[in-house]
Amino acid sequence: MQRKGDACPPGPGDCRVERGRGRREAQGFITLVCRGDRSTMSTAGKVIKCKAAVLWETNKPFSIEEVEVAPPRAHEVRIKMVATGICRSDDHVVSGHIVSPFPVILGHEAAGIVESIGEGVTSVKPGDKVIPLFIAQCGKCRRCKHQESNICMKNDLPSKYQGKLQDGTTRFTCRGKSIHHFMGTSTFSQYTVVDEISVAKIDAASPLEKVCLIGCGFSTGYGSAVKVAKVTQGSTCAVFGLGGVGLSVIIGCKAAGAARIIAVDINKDKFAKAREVGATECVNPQDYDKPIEEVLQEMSNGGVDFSFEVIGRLDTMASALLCCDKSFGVSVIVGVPPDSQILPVDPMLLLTGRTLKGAIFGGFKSKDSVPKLVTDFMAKKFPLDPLITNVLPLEKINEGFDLLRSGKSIRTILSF
Ligand code: PAD
Ligand code: ZN
Ligand code: ZN
Repeated sequence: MQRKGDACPPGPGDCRVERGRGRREAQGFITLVCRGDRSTMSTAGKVIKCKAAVLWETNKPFSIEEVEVAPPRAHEVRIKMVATGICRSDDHVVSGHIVSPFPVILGHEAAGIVESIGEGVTSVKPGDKVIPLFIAQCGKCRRCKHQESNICMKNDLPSKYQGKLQDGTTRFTCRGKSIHHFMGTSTFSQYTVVDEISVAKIDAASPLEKVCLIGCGFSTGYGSAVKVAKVTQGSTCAVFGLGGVGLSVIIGCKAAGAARIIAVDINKDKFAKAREVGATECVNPQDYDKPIEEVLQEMSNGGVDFSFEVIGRLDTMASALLCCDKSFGVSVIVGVPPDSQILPVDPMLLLTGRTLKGAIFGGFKSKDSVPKLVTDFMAKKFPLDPLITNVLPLEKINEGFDLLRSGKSIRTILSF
């Protein structure tokens, strides 16, 4: 029983609050009917059994399994997932390009509703709409306190992925085995548990099936242009790679007032969408018999102002660096490089004044910025619809990854 007016806590089924006609109801009580699982009135404090896509090893399909999700401990939040995008970084773990411990529940670009909270949690409450943050923000460490940094010291990032929550344990079990988390988020599951420093409350009116992209792809690309490169009015930009992240870089370059935005991809099917979001020219390196950096230098009278590598390859990182002006050019690495590989750089390329930099999550401090980005989306300051090409149920996750690998999708949203 709940008091009249209480919010229906999200349950494993499709819960709703109904008015009854008995004496208690007449006193202001209402009856909570849980449609999916009528036995469960509230799931808080209990283990939830639900479906998740588990990856048991590299280069294998995801397996839809029943998993047990333990209740949140102190300073943790359990979230009922509503929508999650498929990002190339998830696929990098499948292929071994990013090394992370197995078995694992991937997914890091999502939106959902808080189901329950652990002791001491103050920034969210059950029923709040939230976005999990794959870059945490504790707000207290040296880097959180630094104005420019967004890499909180509590992050679980490459070179030392632990696949655990802050207390060093996991909340997922499947077939009696403990399942690893991924970057503190693990959104390919009907329910997930995250640390409070890895979740942001967002506008209650926001459409979760769209703003989930603010959890990674959109913010990463957009921030790389407006915050990391600091693209200037009237400038010329080159964007290598036209996936969900690259297109978001273009949206950012356009918002910053770039005069020319040259989109580069070997898949010409991506060009129409790139133009739709703001590219002024599109080039396919395979159409030329000279290196793409020379083509871009010629197109820009000696070198572009800003270049972005949004693929995750060493050769295109080198081309992006070389195509920007040798004196004032700024080149930003956004794509995640293959594990343990080195990019040799002739220091002369930098001695003349070029800047080479990189950023995760567009340089945004996550917990501070995500709610603001959602507000900006609601105020129509940027679009997300062009990035969403497919919507599938979680059960069809493997189909979603095939669409990404074959270059046929931008973002597939998995719905729950
Ligand atoms: P995606 O696979 O949707 O897009 C990559 C694009 O690159 C595709 O359109 C390809 O056709 C194109 N491409 C591939 N090879 C070449 C080539 N040799 N020359 C030109 N174009 C090529 O990926 P995405 O947009 O989801 O992610 C892009 C990268 O960004 C990927 O490496 C991902 O791991 C990384 C990423 N980084 C962050 C971050 O915080 N830095 C966040 C999210 C994603
Ligand atoms: Zn991502
Ligand atoms: Zn911190």
